[in-house]
Amino acid sequence: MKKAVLQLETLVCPSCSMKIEGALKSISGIDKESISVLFNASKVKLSFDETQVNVDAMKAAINKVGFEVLKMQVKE
Ligand SMILES: [Cu+2]
Repeated sequence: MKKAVLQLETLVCPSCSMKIEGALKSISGIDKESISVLFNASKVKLSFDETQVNVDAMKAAINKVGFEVLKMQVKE
């Protein structure tokens, strides 16, 4: 498992974070329990299985619900 931190465009209301969390929960390979959307910082932290999913798939899922991903960091 690896950890990812995604920096998003500024989130303006809490329902944005719900949408993003929902989009990420639908992706297999992401540890659903680990998903944490930090509303004030407009960041998402999560753990994922790098053999099943990559950050580009996460970015695509977030874009699909209408949000930009500005930066993606992956840690071991
Ligand atoms: Cu919103």
